[in-house]
Amino acid sequence: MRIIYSQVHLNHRPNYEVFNGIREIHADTPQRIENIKEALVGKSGLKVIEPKRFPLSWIEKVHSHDYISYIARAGRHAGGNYVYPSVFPYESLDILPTNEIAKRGVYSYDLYTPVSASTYESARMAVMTSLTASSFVRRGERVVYALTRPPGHHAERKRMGGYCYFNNAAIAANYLSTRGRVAILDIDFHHGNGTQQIFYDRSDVLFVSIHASPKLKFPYFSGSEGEKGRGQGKNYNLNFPLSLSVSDSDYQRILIQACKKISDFKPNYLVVSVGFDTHKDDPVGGFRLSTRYYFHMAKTIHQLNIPTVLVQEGGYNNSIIGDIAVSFINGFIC
Ligand code: Q9C
Ligand code: ZN
Repeated sequence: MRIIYSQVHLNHRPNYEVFNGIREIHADTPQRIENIKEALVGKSGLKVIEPKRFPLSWIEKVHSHDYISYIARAGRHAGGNYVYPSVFPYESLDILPTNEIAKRGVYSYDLYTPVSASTYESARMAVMTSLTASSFVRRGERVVYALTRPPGHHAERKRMGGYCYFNNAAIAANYLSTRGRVAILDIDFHHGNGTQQIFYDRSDVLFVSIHASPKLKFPYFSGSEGEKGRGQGKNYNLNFPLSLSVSDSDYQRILIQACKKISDFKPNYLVVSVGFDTHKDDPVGGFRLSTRYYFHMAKTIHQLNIPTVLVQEGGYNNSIIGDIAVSFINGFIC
């Protein structure tokens, strides 16, 4: 299995997240992805490769131009080790004046998602990572793992939130949708509100999400069972909101239901938004899944027998995230 990874994400180091005036150390640390990569590198059957470059138009099909431009330009006010690459057009735009930066409320729905000097560059590379994985799957590989950071599934068309800027999984799914029907399975602890929003009106991309009920957990405003899609997209959006303290067997029951819906849709491709914040020892989540269970979770998904792009989302316990990833990936290679 190919694993797509770039070290550019190391430059994205959000300091704090803020809730109601209280600041906490930001949970999306560079160590998350470093630990996953370190745990997998050198294992037989796995090969770590760099992302390739794709046109920015793939991002613009999912996010609005002014939103992308805001992220590219706002971060330059912040400190940090920003590198100015020469080939992408957004860098040639002027730095935003202060009154434009102050329009953050237009482009963000929370205070968990700071834009700093290297955010745009890192978020863009995360998109290139999911697109590279998708291009290998499009050319016939069975499953490819995109080690994306920052994560993406909370990013809406025009708004960042929940540590997410560009929706890596949605951009991958939209890219694959030019070649066939695509199902997205979102197994992060949190509802993939951004992905849901982006595909809410479409019947060629099915979105299925298993997550903590929005009555209890972030993003709070999205992810209930009644959200089924709109217009052409009616019944192509499926949410499984769960209570907390979900066990391995509880989760497995729901996953089987979700997978049944996916196989009924007969997709040509599957994109999985993979979150490890469903683990019992995750500091942000609240489910009770064991490290061993991720192997069975992966096997269940693998048995769908659909060409699959795995896109990394959350997972915040750095001391076990590598073990979880190994358990999960083993379910695809055994
Ligand atoms: N300090 C993803 O998993 N709320 N985002 C955290 C605890 C924000 C999670 C509150 C959770 C966002 C991709
Ligand atoms: Zn999450």
